[in-house]
Amino acid sequence: MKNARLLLFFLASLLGLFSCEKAEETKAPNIIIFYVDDLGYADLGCYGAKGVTTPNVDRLASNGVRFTDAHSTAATCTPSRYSLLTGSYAFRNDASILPGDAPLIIDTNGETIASAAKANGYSTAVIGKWHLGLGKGAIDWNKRISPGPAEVGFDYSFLIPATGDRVPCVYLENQQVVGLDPEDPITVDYNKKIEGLPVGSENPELLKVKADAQHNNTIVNGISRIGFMSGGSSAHWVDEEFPDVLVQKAQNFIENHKDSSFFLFFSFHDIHVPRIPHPRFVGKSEMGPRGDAIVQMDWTVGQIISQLEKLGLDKNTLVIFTSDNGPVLDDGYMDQAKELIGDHDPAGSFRGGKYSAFEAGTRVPTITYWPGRIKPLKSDAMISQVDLFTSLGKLMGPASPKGNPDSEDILKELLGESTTGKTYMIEESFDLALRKENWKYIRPKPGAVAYLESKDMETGMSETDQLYNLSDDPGETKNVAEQYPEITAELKKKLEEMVNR
Ligand code: NG6
Ligand code: CA
Repeated sequence: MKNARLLLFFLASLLGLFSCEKAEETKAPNIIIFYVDDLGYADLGCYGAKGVTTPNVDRLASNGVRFTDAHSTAATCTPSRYSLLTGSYAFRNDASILPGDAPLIIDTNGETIASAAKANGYSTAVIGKWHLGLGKGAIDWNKRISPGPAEVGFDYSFLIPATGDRVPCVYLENQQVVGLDPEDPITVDYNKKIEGLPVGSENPELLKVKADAQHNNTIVNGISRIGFMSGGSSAHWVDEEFPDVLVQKAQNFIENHKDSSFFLFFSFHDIHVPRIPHPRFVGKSEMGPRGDAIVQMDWTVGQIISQLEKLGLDKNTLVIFTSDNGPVLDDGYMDQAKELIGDHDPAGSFRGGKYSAFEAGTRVPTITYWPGRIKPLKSDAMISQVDLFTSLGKLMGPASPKGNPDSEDILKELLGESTTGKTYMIEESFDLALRKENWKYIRPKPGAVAYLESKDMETGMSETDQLYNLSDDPGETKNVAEQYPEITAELKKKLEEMVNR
């Protein structure tokens, strides 16, 4: 009898143990997207960088999946971010690089990765660069600004509202300017000068770094920006403090939500211009500020990963590391990115870079990392950030997004369980291109972009059809459109079908 009772007790405690373990296992995984700005395909050690080392990101790559054919949806920031969050190609919404006072371009009645996460019980946050617009037009920066991240699924937001090189140069926490003195209200204007703060074109002696005419408006923290602002002195950010401020906000969020599932969209300012790393990173690469900003970015990743490890969350967290578009050297500030590049090739063997229709515009370093779940792998699967919406939705739980035909399920590829990848993928720049496996078709688009040409950047546009066979010509040097008229016609037709879907 006593034995039987003991046995029962033993069985019951085993059951208890199992159910407890089961509860642990079924807690939906945390998801962190590290979204670096303007990081090129070969700007990391694990992708062949020279002149800079990235030990923290390399560690993710050597223990996770390192993709060789992963893409942002566009060659610039706003459209890529739009697609990543909504699962919709940005040309459907005419999304292009936004000024810093533009209205929110995400439909507040639609779905985003964040709203899907919330529907599945996640806590959600965006920390860092936003650049998707805010409000409905004519923003009053002295009040809570709405709609914004909260209206598209983020419980918490801490933002650089547009870019580091655009006014207003203040942080927004939950859509309110941080540290604002009501006696010193903020005004922003993208068309005409506002009296108050000095302007780069008139006071170049105040500048830490010289800028071109497009980046020569209001000076904040010794850096001239795009656009004019006045007021808000107590709220002005200090560019050198970006990494510490953003890491602190991310670590607070993680600490506060360590017991629930969380989705963190960590959106770097690095390595976008102006590249003004914290003094402790200055000189830590051989390439001047652009390389030092890469070191700073790598440090940032290391800080957040080590916090996950300390809290024991790393084994239940999917980390996705990627970039919003390809590399650029001179993007408006004279920070010697070109002069100090040495034998580093930020685009690897690919042609073009940021803004360009050629591969380096959208082919970006991409790593997935999940200790215990993802095994080390180099994957040649073709994938796009537009697919994260559907794929992460599947991972997060039953309340998956309703779906968007642009966004395919590539969860198996993300987890390294398949290397099949997509068959077709649109690449956006000034116009559209279509990949079908290793064929790449670029739609004809006449016209030149003088500003980019003055800086020796290739748009990739041409007045005639372009077709490249990336299998034997990854550098897109031989246009074979005339040699393969059937393939050109097929891809052209398929692209039109996808556009008009
Ligand atoms: C461009 C800016 C460039 C950069 C870019 C946005 C000019 C001439 N150039 O318009 O410096 O800010 O916008 O970059 O204004 S992105 O990565 O956010 O797309
Ligand atoms: Ca960018």
